[in-house]
Amino acid sequence: NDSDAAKCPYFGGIQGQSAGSGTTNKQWWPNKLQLNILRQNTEKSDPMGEDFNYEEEFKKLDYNALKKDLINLMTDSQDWWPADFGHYGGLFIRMAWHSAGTYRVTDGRGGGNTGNQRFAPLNSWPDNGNLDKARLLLWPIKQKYGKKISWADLMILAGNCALESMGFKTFGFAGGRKDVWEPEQDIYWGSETEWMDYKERYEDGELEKPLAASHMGLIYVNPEGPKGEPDPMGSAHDIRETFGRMAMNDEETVALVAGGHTFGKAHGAGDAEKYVGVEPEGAAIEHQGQGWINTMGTGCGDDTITSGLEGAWTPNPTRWDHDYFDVLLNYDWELTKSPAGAHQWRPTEASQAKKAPMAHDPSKTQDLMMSTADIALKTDPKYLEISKRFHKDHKAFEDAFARAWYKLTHRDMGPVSRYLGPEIPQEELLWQDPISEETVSTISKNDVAGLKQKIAAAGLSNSQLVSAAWASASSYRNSDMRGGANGARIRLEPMKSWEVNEGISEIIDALEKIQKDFNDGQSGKKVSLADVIVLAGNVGVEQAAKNAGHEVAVPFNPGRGDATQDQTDVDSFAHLEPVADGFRNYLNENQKISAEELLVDRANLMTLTVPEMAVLLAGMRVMDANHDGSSYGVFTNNKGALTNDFFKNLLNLGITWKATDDSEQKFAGRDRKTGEVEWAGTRVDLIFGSNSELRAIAEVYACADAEKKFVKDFVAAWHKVMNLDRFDLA
Ligand code: HEB
Repeated sequence: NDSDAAKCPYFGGIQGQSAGSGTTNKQWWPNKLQLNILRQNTEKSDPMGEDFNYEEEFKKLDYNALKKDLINLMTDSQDWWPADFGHYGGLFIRMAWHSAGTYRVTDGRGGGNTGNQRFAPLNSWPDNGNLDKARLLLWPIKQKYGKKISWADLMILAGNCALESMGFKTFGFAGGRKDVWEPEQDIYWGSETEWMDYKERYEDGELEKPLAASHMGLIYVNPEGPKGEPDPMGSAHDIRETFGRMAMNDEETVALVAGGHTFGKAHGAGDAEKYVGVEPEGAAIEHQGQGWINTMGTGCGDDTITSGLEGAWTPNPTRWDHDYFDVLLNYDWELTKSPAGAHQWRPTEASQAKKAPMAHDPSKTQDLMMSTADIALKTDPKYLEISKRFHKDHKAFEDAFARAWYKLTHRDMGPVSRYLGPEIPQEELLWQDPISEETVSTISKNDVAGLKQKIAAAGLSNSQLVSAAWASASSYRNSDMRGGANGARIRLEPMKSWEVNEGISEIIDALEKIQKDFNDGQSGKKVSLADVIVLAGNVGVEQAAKNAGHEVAVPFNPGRGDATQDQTDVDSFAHLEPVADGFRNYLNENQKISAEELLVDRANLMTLTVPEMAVLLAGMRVMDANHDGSSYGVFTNNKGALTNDFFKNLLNLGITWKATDDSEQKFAGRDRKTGEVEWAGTRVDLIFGSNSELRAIAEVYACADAEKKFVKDFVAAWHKVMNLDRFDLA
């Protein structure tokens, strides 16, 4: 039985003794540190090959022809999944929205920039019901344009075309989302083992971080109300929380929900338990990727069962108009149940409400409906105020919806320099973390040499030089491509006040002096502080290598700019603050997650491989770059020299380790013979000797012949970190 196999993750029976099967290490040792998230989406799973360059391919795209095809598709109803009201617009808006709506500010993961709706678990989330049909409807177009348009871009663009074909003017569109070829393993979607469960994420009464959805398998909130109870105020609370974690304020939230529900309908013709089959990932092989096969009546059209709610929000669900607020605010609503048994709301008799046509029989009509989440927009006082304002002021509503939709669908794409295509809006938006072009360095190679001398002569230690550069560059997170050295936001709020950056400001001040002196000079050229900070790190690394007897040149790519405080959304940047930075042996107290897991999490956000993570941490330790200047993990008698001492001393069999605190965060390493304490280390230090896979890497670098390799690999990894946000470098 398919569904049993689908439900139980450890259902091994049908797999027999095939390669890769059997009880896994993760099952034997569930607490073992998982390094798999650093080994995802390698070239081995990517069919496009090493030479594939999506930007170049996108530029060859006949963008207007593609848009025309998408707009035609909207009204090209197919018998196997006929369009409601003859128009697929609602379905495609919902697909695009659900693609983008998984984004969360907390860790920047999720969102529409990878095309991950094609894969489990998202392709099978209850909330994504029947979106398999939407992607299948898109397939002939994807097939026609091939590698010139990614699935990720296509899904968002289809949403835009749906809006435009129904008369809404969008704010713009940018391409540039690259597809992944396997589901991301680093995105934590929750620990519940049943769909639509919510228990574990509300253990402390507050929605667990980093999650942004109120139930397992939902994009945001339960439409029927929290925990399925039709409680509009409770729903408002959940909406505020989940949309907030999607980076949306109250006004953006109201605009999005009202704008979206101006179109399309909800589907709940009958009891899902009785009629609807398993989700795509668990479906039988002959269904070819389709799930939720519906055995009621025709299985589609007016017999469709998706959310279980039934009906349209507005009388004209395929046209952009201002009816949503008319309907919501002018009618009174009473609780009822859909044919599928879901809580929903209908206009009272006394409201003498308009009706919507049946989606597949225009000669018949159907009651309008609102979900509990819609009713929240008139129950919650703050939402109501915004709803009333938008109801009166159509222009304000249209502008707010257009902007919020653009933000929703482009939020996780990183800086505008990554945007592609002819429809990129000119306006600079704060959430794009802008950096003005005028601040970008114009220095030459010779200037770089001069600046390096100035930095070396500034009286800063190696430890200070590398700490400042690391603090600046390591703020990057690849999940939404924010942060990083570019912009020099390390000198601005909130970054300069982060606990992890204690002591960095003084170093930055000294570097800023060097920058000012240069720019005040007669050369007519300028250097950004962002470039000076990175260059300072290079100087530190080169000096440290020299102290260890190695002459190396760390590559340097000038071209960064400096953002201003006005260009920096303080609240939004607050989400980038690390609770731990194992590379600087920093751990904010009271973390539920182990320090080593947080190290791997950060390494993943910086796109590091396992060896890169190892070599960087070991190098930072011997360069004495701990956040508080402590000696945890500084396993060397030659501080400030870029040696492989960290690994050598960690693997030294003459040392035994023992925890020095009850929570086993800190350890003392004693000489076996004398019992003298030789070293102090934390979990993120000792994990490189304890975890068998990390130990294997540590051994490579601890070998007698590995000193040179260690320095070389460190420099390469360092260079990578410094340039994580340099999308301008090909
Ligand atoms: Fe929505 C639909 C809920 C938001 C757009 N939605 C829908 C439904 C539901 C819901 C239940 C039905 C489905 C079926 O098919 O059955 N939403 C909801 C909620 C929320 C929302 C709860 C939060 C509050 N939406 C939203 C947004 C948007 C949207 C934001 C955009 C912007 N939706 C939409 C659309 C639709 C829907 C368009 C229709 C679809 C069709 O037609 O198919």
